[in-house]
Amino acid sequence: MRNSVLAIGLIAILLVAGTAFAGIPSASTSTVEREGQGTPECNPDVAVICPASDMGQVYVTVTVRNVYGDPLADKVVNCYPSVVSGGFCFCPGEDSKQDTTDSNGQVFFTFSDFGGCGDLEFGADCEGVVFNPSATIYIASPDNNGDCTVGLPDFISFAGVYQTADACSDFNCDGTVGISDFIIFAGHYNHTCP
Ligand SMILES: [Ca+2]
Ligand SMILES: [Ca+2]
Repeated sequence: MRNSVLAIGLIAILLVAGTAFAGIPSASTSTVEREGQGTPECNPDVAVICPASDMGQVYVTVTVRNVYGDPLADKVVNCYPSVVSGGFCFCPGEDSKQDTTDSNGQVFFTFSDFGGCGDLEFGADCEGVVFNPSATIYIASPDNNGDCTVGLPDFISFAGVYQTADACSDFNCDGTVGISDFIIFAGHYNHTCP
């Protein structure tokens, strides 16, 4: 008799706990994915970015799930880039964004106003739970030195890598810094944050 009361109590606790956990985001089942967009010649592992937001973009998808793998709607998510290698400058509002998950537990972020070259990853958190960051993505940019302006120092850098395989200045992802890249560079000269 006593054992069965204990068993019923234990089951009740588990049920309550299960209900409670059902609404909590889980780092082990939630995901952060990124892809480069806006430059058709480049694969999704590369994004080509101008601080003025008029080149490509990084599109980040965060999917929030509970420990059972169920998607969680109406959850507020923070998403932010973090530098893995290279030097970057983020325009106001581009260093962290916040939005709410849809009915599929998903929320989408676009990062397009920044400068610099190198590897970024994207992190996210929700209700204090920090998710595993995205895979890294390589950023190419006419803002070579990452000060949020395409200026003379960037032109000097560009000239220094002309006709090499420098990835930072290969804006059309054909493997070489050439005349096409220079025309693109010139079109973004003096661009800065919006
Ligand atoms: Ca610059
Ligand atoms: Ca090129």
